[in-house]
Amino acid sequence: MSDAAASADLPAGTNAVQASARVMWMRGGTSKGGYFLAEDLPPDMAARDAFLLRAMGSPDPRQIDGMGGADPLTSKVAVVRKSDRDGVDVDYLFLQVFVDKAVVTDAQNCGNILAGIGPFAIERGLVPVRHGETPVAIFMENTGQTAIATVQTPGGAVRYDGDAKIDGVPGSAAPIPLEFRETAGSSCGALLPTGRAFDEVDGIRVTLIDNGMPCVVMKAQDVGISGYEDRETLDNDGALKARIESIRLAVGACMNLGDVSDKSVPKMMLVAPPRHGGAVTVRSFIPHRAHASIGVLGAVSVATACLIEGSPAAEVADIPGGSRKTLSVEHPTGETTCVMELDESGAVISAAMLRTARKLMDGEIFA
Ligand code: NQM
Repeated sequence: MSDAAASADLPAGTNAVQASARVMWMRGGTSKGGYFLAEDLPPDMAARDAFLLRAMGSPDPRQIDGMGGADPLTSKVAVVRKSDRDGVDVDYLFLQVFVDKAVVTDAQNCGNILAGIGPFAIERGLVPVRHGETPVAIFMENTGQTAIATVQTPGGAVRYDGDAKIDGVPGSAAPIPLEFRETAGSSCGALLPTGRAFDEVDGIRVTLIDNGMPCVVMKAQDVGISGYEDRETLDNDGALKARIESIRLAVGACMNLGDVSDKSVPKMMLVAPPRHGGAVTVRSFIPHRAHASIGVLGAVSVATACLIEGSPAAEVADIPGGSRKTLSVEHPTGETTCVMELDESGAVISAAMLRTARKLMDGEIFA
C-alpha cells in the first residue's frame, strides 16, 4: 500500500497524494475483478474496505468514479497470500463490493473469481510453476474449504489462450478445471440447515441448501414466472424481486446466516424443467440482481438440490443415473456443466467444473 497524505495537512494549492495499491485485473469465469496480494492492501479491515469502495467507485449505481462495472459480477475482489497450511499453496479471501451500498462483505465465496486465483498466484511467484500444467491448491478463507485449480503452464508460463469455451463469455481460452470437495455446509454448518428437503415460507416450498453457496431453491412457477425469462425481464420485475426478498429475509436466521439484509447470501434460485437436454433450468438472483448466467458454487448447490428426494428442484429436474453424474445447469446465457461424484448413500462428495480466466491488466490502482 502506498502512502496517502491527508489533504488537510498539505499547503493550500497542493493535491493530496492518492492511496494506491498493486493489483491485477482479471476475468475469472463469468465474473471480473481486482486481484490483490494481501500485503498490498491495508491490514486494517476498515481501511481496506474504504480503499476498495473508492477503488470500485461504490456506492454509486454507475460506479462512475471507480473500476467497478456497475454490476455485482464486475465488482469483486480477491485477496491472496501464500499459505502456511499443509498441502495448500495459497489462501484466497473473496470480497463482494456492493455497487450501490457502502458495503464490502466476506459472507460469501466466489467460484468464478476462484478461476483466476491459480494464474494470479503463479504470476506473482507464490506457487512454483511446472512445465505443462500446474495444480494449485487454494484454501477458500470465506468458507474454510480447499479447491484444486489446474492451470496450463507450457514452457513454465501461464497460458491464457486456448480452446475452452464457457457460456456467458465470448470466444475461448485455456481451460482451468476446478475441483471442490467437502463443500457441504460451507457457511450454514450443514447441507440442509433445517434438516428438511423443503420448508414452506410465505406459502412457497423452498429448499434451504448450502453445498458451497447458501441458496434458497424454489420452483419458478410457484412465484409466478416460467423460469425461462432473460436477465433484463427479471431485473425489471419489481413485484417478483420484492416477493423473493421477503422470503430471503425470512430464512436468513434458520440458515444460520443471521440478519441477511446487508449480506449477499443466500442466493435465490428459481428452477424449471430443462429445455435443451440438460438437468435443470435456473434463474438466480445474487441476491438483488438477476445473474447473467449462474455462479459456480451456486450451480453446485442447485445441482445438489436436484438430487434431494422430495425437494421442489427434484420435481422439475431430469437426472442421469450412476454415481458420477454430469449435470448441465441451463441458465440465461447457456449452460454450466457440473460433474458430481456421489457416495453409496447418494450424498455428493465432490464437484468439478470447467472455467477459464484472462489477465486484463497488471498495475497500480488509485483510490
Ligand atoms: O457461486 C455470483 C459469480 C457469483 C458467485 C454470485 C460464484 C459462485 O458468478 O461460486 O461464482 O452468486 O454472487 O461470480
